[in-house]
Amino acid sequence: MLKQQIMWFRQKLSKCFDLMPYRMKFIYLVIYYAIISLFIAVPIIHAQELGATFCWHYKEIYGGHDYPFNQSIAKKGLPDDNTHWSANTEWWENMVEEIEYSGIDFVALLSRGNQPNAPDRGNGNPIHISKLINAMDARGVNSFKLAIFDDCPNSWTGSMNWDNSNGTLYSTDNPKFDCGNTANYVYIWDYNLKQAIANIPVERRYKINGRMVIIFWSVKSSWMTNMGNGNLKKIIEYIRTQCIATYGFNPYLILNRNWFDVDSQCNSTGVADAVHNWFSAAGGTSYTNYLWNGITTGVVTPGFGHPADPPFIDPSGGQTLVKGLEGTVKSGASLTLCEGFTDAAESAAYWRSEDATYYNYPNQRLNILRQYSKDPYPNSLKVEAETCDYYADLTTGNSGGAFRDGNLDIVKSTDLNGGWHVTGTQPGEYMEWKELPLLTNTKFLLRYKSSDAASINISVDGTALSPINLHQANNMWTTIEAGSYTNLANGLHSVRLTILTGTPDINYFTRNRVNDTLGIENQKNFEKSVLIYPNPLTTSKLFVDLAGFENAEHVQVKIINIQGKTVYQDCLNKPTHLEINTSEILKKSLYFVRIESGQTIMVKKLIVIKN
Ligand SMILES: [Ca+2]
Ligand SMILES: [Ca+2]
Repeated sequence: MLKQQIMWFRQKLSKCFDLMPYRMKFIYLVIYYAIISLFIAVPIIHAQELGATFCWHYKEIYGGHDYPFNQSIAKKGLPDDNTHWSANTEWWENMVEEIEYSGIDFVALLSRGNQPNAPDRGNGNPIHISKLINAMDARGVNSFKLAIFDDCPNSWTGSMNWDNSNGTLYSTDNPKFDCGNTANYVYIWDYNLKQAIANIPVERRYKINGRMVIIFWSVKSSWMTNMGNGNLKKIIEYIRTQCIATYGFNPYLILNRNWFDVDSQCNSTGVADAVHNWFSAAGGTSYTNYLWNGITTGVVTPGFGHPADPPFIDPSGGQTLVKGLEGTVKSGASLTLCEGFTDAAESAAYWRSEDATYYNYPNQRLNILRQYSKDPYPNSLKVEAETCDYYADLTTGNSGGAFRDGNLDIVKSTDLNGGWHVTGTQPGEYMEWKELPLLTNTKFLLRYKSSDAASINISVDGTALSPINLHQANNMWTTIEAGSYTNLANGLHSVRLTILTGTPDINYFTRNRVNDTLGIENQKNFEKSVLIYPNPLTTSKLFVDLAGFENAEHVQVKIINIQGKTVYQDCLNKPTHLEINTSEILKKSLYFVRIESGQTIMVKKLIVIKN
């Protein structure tokens, strides 16, 4: 396209060029080259995207225990067989919910390698990425994608020394990583990036212009030697070559600006796709916005360390994060990377925390991220009961023992898509959320089950909506409408869910957009859901109920066995209900029912116990 445009200009101009006087020729040449340089200099602009680094250090899986601030609320009551960090799946399940709730576009996985001669250090081994994928599949999440963050020097020098000492000595500076020695590149590619990519399915990869994104951290003479004379450039070229040869794609590589300080050859065309400039806790800089080759990349930290462990950047009750996102997302960055979704070790985490020293309420950081995402007021937002900012609970202690400390009673849920739910409720108890994004026309839907007749109401900023009766419905999980709220404009509000009568279990509510002009039929489209039954399947006929696909063409339904093989598929037009005769297709086993439509992918587990 670019070539054609240049050719067109060249032909048009050359026709009359010969006939011009000298001065006019000069002016035309200036204009000609100005136009050509515009085409060359302007990069492909993509929409502002927001992501965060994401690590799975075992201390983070345990909630950030040995650091006094910014600990996760979800650190309690995991089943006995699920308590060791490496076996834990519930932590990942909760992280998927938190990331989805924040509305960001991607997380950049801090992969630090899997060394053949040393045990798993629990600081970011790529073999655990599959737990994240499984949790995304189980929850049916497709709202965010996965990039890779190469955390050099941990992933280079640290990995090499851990491997060479057979797992007895971990050092990021002794001996240093020789960047000129190609034998060392196995730590960068074979044992780390190659394995991380392999663990991320193609459709879950975060891409810019169709290319998966890998972001690199810092290079310094205290961690690496022999960085100059094109050696860092050689490393990048090696990664590209290997990635193309192994996976058939050219990765989108974002380098730290300090790579250019030590190897000027990183400036060569085709080495870096974009450049970030990190932040400086020591310099008191909480964000940077760096323009390189026409592309602006932002980096933000919401705070850093604490006064007794300097350098310290004060989170200032969330205002440091707001300032950082204003200076990046709102100041022309086409991609902004936030440090660090799980970074409790440096007090920079975004996860829900009851830290009342530096923040105002548990969901605050997630809410701020959503306000700077591409969709601050999504059509549908799922709000889990157990994640509330405040609650009133009339019994001492958490009788369910799951999810978080305190008096709110929480158990692992048997409802579709897993998660947790609030149980043991009684009249007068409530759960409350601060600064929830409500639309001009909001409808609440409630997910509950109850063994007796019960009722609740939802209130907004202290004003109660009508009470809602919760029918007993054989103690089955049920979704019902739980009230509507209208206002002149979208805005942030306090929402409280109060138990009026009975003892219902509450899983979650969704707050959905109501568009009056579309009418009631189209309102269904805003919440997509898939129900498969009976499950476990005991007969030959499987029923699939679909909601929210009424206007979708080409909805693909697949049943996939545990080997990943598709055993059934169909493509449907605007489906609402499907009956599948499975007698010739399914046998006693576990399957996955996968529904795909445009950007939506929903996966349900199906257990078959018929003979
Ligand atoms: Ca209680
Ligand atoms: Ca829940």
